[in-house]
Amino acid sequence: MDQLKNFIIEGNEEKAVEKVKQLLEDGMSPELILNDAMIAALDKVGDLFQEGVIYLPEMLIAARAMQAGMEILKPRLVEKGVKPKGKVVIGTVKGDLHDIGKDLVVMAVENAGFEVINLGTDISPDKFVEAIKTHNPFVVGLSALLTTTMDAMRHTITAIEKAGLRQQVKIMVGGAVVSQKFSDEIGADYYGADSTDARNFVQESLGSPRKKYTDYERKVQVIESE
Ligand code: B12
Repeated sequence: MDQLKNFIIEGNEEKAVEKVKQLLEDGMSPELILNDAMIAALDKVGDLFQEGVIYLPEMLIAARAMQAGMEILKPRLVEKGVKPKGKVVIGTVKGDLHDIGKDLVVMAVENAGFEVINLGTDISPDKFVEAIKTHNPFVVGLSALLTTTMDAMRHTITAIEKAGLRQQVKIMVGGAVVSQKFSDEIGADYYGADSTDARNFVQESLGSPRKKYTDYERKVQVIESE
């Protein structure tokens, strides 16, 4: 596991893929490989980037090694043959290109038997609105990894409100920079720290109506009535 972690940190795609295969053959659980070696490696990469030890190209090749390893793990993490129970739209917000965590959320929600429309990265508020109109999901997931793109979450929720679609979808937000406090501030219905949280929220939301208003929406109503 330590070797796999190092191969990802070094961005050695070939060796990382080989190692994932070997660990699976040795009977290691795919969840453990993902969490304890692969995600742990990216956390380390993030720290090294922040400390100025590595730069963007190194971060990029580490991400590629992670994604190549994930392709091997995917079939082992995905349960097949579940009938879709309802639709969920998920995307990374405008200006943000991070998709590894978002794709794990997609996988977890799909595994729980939901159809997920994965919009990809750098998704503008208008595109989210369009996707809600086209696909009629009951949950929308927004992902952001950068402090600079957190505001795009706020704009996306505002755009959904302005389009008159807010009451028909529950909005969950997540990503390393997002917190419960921020989620409350922008009027999201739910903040999830990881893909398990996301899956649980989607499962609990099925068939349960949206709380009429979030605290944020109540505050806006009070301000508007004053
Ligand atoms: C890989 C990576 C990249 C790759 C992304 C490749 C890709 N395809 O995703 C590349 C090299 C492209 C990149 C670019 C940049 N990055 Co970067 N990147 C990372 C890194 C190392 C790992 C991110 C990751 O994948 N983590 C693993 C996944 C599994 O975790 P996760 O994304 O957090 O997702 C989990 C949860 O957050 C949650 N979740 C995620 N989304 C959602 C959504 C919902 C609805 C829910 C409920 C839950 C949820 O569930 C996931 C699974 O458990 C992080 C460091 C870090 N520790 O996060 C920096 C980091 C995010 N990057 C950073 C920066 C600064 C940048 C750049 C601006 C650098 C630059 N100077 O250009 C650019 C921005 C490009 C852009 N416009 O987006 C900073 C952000 C700092 C900040 N606070 O804003 C970080 C924190 C590094 C650092 N410590 O400085 N990056």
